[in-house]
Amino acid sequence: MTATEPRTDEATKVTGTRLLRKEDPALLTGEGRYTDDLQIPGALHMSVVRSPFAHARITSIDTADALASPGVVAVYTGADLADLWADQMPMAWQVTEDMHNPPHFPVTQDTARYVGDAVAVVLAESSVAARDAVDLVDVDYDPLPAVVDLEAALTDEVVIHESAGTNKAYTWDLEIDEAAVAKAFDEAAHTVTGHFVQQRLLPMPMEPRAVACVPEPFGGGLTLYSATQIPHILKVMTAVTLGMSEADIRVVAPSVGGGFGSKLEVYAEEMLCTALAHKLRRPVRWLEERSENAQATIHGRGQIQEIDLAADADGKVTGVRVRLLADMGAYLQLITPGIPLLGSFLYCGVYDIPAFSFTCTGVFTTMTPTDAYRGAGRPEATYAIERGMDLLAREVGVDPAEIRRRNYITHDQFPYTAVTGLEYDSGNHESAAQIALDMAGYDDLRAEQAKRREEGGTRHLGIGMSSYFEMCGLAPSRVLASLNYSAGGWESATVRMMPTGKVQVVSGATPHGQGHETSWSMIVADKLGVSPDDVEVLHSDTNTSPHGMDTYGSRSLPVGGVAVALACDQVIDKAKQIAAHQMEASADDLELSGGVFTVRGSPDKEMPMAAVAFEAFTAHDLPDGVEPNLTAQVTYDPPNFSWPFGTHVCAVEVDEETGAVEVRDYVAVDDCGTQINPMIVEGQVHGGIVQGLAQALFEEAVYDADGNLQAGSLAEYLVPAAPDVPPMRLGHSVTPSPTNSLGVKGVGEAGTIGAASTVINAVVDALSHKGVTEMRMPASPLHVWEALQAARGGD
Ligand code: MCN
Repeated sequence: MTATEPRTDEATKVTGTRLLRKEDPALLTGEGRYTDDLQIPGALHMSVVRSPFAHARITSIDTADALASPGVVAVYTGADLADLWADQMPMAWQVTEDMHNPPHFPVTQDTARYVGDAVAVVLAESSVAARDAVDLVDVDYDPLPAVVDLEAALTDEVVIHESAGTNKAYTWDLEIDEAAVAKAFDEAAHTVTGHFVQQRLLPMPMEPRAVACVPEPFGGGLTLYSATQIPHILKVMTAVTLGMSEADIRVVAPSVGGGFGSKLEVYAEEMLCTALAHKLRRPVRWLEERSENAQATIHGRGQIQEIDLAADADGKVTGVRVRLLADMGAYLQLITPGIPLLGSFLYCGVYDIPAFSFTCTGVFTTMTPTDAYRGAGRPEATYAIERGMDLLAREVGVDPAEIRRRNYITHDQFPYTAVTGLEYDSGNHESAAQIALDMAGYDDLRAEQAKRREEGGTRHLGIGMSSYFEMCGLAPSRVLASLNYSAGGWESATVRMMPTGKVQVVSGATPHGQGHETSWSMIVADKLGVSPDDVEVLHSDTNTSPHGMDTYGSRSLPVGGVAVALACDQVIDKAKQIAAHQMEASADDLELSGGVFTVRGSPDKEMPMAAVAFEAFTAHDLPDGVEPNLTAQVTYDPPNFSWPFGTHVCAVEVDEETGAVEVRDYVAVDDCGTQINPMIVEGQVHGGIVQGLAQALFEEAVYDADGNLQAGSLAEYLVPAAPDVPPMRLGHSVTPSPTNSLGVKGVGEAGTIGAASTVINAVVDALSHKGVTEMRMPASPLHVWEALQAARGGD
């Protein structure tokens, strides 16, 4: 099909179909253009000297041997570079006025505060020469005590940042109605308390970070290539940190091999390559090693949670109280302090809960800084409330599915204003849960479990479920402002119908695996009646797409995709005026179907959009006041977050003798409103579930007491491989969002948000008859054994 052969009926609608991703042929045949694939003649290679100590004073740095090493061009310490910074490393979330954001520069000067903290950089003619010279930089350290335990950190026995004078970064309260919460607990028939540890996780994208900065041949401009999720934000932050004009900085994110939140960041290496390329007027590039990725790319999670639930005699929850300690790591990165806040609104889950209080203390430690990791605050919140609901079910003596049914916000309550003040746009939790329970064969599983328990044995069946809400879209700028987040929630899109009828879309979203080129093409195809193949999507380059808020928080479709649809609507409005003029009809009488305008009551008259585009291009005969070309630019700031939801159910087998956990079946029913491409949706859910399951069963960035990362390579950090991933069966329901014209909600984090609590609920359920009530993540054989020992009263 070509652009000049418009589609003519509804049967050819593209959205809602499983169109193969346009992006994939290139990526699958090795044609992806990743940052390190760029051929950059004359580039200097940067390598970073990193602290081997978690906490140490730097007493001297001798660079002479490194400088004398073959191919080395320069070696810089933190002091050498101090004049290059107009500001410290960017941090965009001042959660409280008195929050401490201690000095943080790309290379530290006097003190190293985590293993991996940059203490010097080497520039050389080759990456090998740079790497070799790193070992020749002689740094004298005076070791200081490490601080890896959050509670110990709060005693301030060892203070990590002298300027702050304390390891407490901030305390943030979501103050609603403390008296109502106190009353709920005073009058409760049942109360339960959960203590949970959200272990540190390594985001582990396939492509580690990579940066290259190239000075323009003329003038002072620079192009910064980076494997980033946020070229637009990075551009602004680079200008601020380096004291440069934004006009002199172009940021390009070439193909990006996944980010999972870890590339929603402004990193020291990006600032270093840019500042040094600017200073030396030579290209400077850097590629992260896998071990550096473990140390110097942000970590995820790292929270200690305490949640209390109060309920009446029937198990209807009347109040929730949450206390969090959040591990910031050694410094605040771009949105480190805000991550727990993103979750704070979801600790009441999908339930109709009238009283809630939340307090969070951010704590500095001598470990790698934490920040956004898929779900960012929301998997943690879902975990706490969903584990809490299972504890409550046991306390009240009803089935976990039943306790949830008694508490769900019901379909007729939407739009629902939560106790936090946020409005949930739409939902149907009972229905999603029922679909999931039916798909899983819940009643049969319970019957099998009862039978097997009667028979005895050491291999135990556990059934877990979890219902979730995801606050995604990130979203109305005004709401973000009220949370002191200093970026907007809008997204921009430009749609141009070219003279031949082909369409060019410029999007401010920045895909790094999510398939936006396909999704945006499908939206345009249905709106303008063209083939998705005739839609070109430009993105991830601040020159071609100057305005954008980038990709994170499952925001791209509900904000950026909706912006594309709105821009199409504007193109159609303009085309309608031109077509009406050409056909000597009233614009009010025109109808557009399958890319062709017809005139109501005059069946002989019609004009394809492509013909209108050509008229708009020649501009020979346009109506008065109508500008040439079919182009529209939209910046869309949505009226609300979007609220996807769902229920996941899984069945596990736990071997009491070996501690092995096997996931026998995993069912996920997710509702992300109208689906643009169900195949992409399923891919997103699959990937998300694997990451949640990885937290539940495999992954943990373990530190020793001296602040050394014990799981810093893929040999020790257990990323699940394909054989570790259980069968997943996906179902869905469709509850359109009433707040955008496409009815869409995001889905990029849904799987992760639902999965960890589902799996751990199942593992605890498997061993509940043995007295196990809690399971530390990951549910490794060791942790399973420890839980059984504790239940038996052992130590
Ligand atoms: N989609 C759809 N219909 C819906 C919802 C989504 O067809 N109702 C499609 C969208 O059109 C888009 C994709 O699903 O092609 C994801 O859209 P969305 O939910 O808006 O999420 P984003 O594009 O904003 O992606 C961000 C999200 C996040 S926050 C993380 S973390 C994450 C994720 O996406 N990291 C990923 N998915 C990832 N996938 C890959 N391959 N790599 C990562 O690093």
